[in-house]
Amino acid sequence: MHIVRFVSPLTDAPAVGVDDGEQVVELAGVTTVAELLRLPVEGLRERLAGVDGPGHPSASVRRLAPVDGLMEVWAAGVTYRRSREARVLESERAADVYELVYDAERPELFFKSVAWKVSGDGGRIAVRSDSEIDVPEPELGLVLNTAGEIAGYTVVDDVSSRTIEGVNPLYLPQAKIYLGACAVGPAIRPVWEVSDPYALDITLTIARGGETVWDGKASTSGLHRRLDELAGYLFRADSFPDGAVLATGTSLVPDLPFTLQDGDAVTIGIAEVGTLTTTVVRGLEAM
Ligand code: DO4
Ligand code: MG
Repeated sequence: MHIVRFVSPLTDAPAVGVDDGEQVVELAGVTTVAELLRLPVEGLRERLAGVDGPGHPSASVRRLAPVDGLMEVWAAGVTYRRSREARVLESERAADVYELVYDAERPELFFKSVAWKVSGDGGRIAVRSDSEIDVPEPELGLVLNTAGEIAGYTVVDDVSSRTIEGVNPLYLPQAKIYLGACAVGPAIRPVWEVSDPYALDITLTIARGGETVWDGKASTSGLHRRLDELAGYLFRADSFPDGAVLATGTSLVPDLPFTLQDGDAVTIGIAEVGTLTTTVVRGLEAM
């Protein structure tokens, strides 16, 4: 079962429902994911067990990114050995920063996006026109309720400019926060349906003109942090009245000088969670 945000064929407005693979059934009276994230996990479970709205064939509904209202997307960094290694290589003079944070007690967490800027499945992601090397970062996303509990999981793409971050880590916000840099979806898998979030395969495929130009596979078993520890740091001194999504870092980084190009199709799969496909465009005007 997945929680989906979609365009209701009845009203043409965003709706929220439960998808069992065959049918999406609307949750009567619920119009935002944020409303569900104000419930404790047990309350969410009860609400989803009592789906009570109209149903639509799963294949016919247009899904939207499952992020709305005041929800924020945040991301953790350097949580896998591969991420540390790739950033040490691209940063030369600032390599220590990444080495130190990998082993530090406090994780690296950074703001990624407000809800309205997030792209969904079938949408666009962008590479900046002032960057030469750009990559998708496939990441397991924790969907956190207002109390900071993990309510579910989703797929996040933390699209990043390696050129800009590589010049100076202080440029990280410009490398990672811009229109088209964040995709989330296609849906949310409730926490109680994922038996072991530390054993999920993650795949990334990048296709150009119908041919695969890069693909790779990893597992959340390589995560160097605990999920509740990452969520705990995010909620330590901040408040999220509509909940949040926290991306948990990447372990799939193409070797330099691979870069995304205009028109590439990026597909990220996380076992038990979902598959998120987006198309790359270059520059703000194309978003
Ligand atoms: O330290 C920079 C960002 C790291 C990151 O986004 C990741 O490891 O996924
Ligand atoms: Mg990342």
